[in-house]
Amino acid sequence: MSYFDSIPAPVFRYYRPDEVILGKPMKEHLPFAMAWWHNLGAAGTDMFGTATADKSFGAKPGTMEHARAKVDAGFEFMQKLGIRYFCFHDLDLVPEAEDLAVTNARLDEISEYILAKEKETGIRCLWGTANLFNNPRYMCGAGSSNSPEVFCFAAAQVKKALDLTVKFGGRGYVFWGGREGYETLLNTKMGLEQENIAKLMHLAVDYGRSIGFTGDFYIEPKPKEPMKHQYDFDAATAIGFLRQYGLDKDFKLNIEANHATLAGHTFQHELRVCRVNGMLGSIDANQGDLLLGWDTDEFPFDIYETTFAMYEVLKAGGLTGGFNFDAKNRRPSNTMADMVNAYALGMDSFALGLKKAATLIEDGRLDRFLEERYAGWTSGLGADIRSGKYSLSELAALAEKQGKPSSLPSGGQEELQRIVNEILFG
Ligand code: XUL
Ligand code: CO
Repeated sequence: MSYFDSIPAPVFRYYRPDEVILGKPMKEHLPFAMAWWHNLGAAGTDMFGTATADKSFGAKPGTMEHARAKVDAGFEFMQKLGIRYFCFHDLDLVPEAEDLAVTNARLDEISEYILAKEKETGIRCLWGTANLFNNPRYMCGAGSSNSPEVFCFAAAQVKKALDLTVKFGGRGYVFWGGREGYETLLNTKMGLEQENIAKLMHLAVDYGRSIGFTGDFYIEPKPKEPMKHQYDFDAATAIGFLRQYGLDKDFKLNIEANHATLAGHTFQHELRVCRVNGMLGSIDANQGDLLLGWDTDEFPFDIYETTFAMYEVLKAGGLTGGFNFDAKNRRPSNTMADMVNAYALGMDSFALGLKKAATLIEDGRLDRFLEERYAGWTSGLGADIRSGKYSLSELAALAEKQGKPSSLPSGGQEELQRIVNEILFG
């Protein structure tokens, strides 16, 4: 059965998989992935209304028949768009049963079906994860739960999700700590909770390596929603956490654009923090709405954002992961054609961002400006300070001798912004 046959193939305006940009085909710069949960699951429900789209794919939701129909529809969709990867939570794939063993048997069954599709199409898993936030047992966290039994259940889900990720040839494994946080410190042992999250991650690393998982683990930072305070607030916080608990060799970060803005940062800021710390792993490619205070998970459309994001990615030498469209159609965009259009928008936005970022780099004016701005640090006093030649007292003595700094060169922001506009719009 075909689901998308009647829908015209997307017409890409910028995404040309084989076009070479800075020595590499676009498709290698941009390993795009479909998010199983949104694309095959989200049907437009919100706090005030029920589904507007039909994601039954001809089967009864909550059945294994539906799980298989989603696989069929998902692989057909990815082939139609030319997407080579997918991302999943364990519970995106099958309905959860009362009994863990039954859920796991269902996962075993569906994973054989997915594996066969992978072999047939060449499509692979970008990353897997466990849904440790939906079920009521996680109302007070998973790794950070006050209950060891809940921790134990979370461990079981992580183990199974890792098994599946390895089976699907996944490049990475994600921890998004949706419920790893708190509402009030009155009932929270913050130190213990953080140690326990790290414990769960260490257990995952040990197990993953023991079954041959060679990819990266990722933390996906988010400051809030659903919890008021999430422990993995932003990139800097997550990197500090990983270093504190000795996880930084096995982990990198999965940066989501909308999470960045919820944390009061730009997407580029979060990517830059990762880049300068050697921790840039993967990207959840979406965009938020600055007028709304929650995670709207929109398809990327803003070319300034995708250009600055691709600038960071190019400067970092690429991703170990890829670009997962953790995004959903707007509620009134409720047709199958809208699904295709949304991915075409996202892929084109990143393709155009890639081209513009490459032009910014090739143009060289931004780089030259930076080099000149910081030139004082490459020789003379600057180089001596950096190499540790002076103590604080020696510098104080030197300052008295040299007097006021000789000049205050301009930061040049507006001129740099003019250059960006010139490259974006000609
Ligand atoms: C939630 C979110 C998740 C993660 C995976 O905001 O981004 O979908 O990407 O659990
Ligand atoms: Co995400």
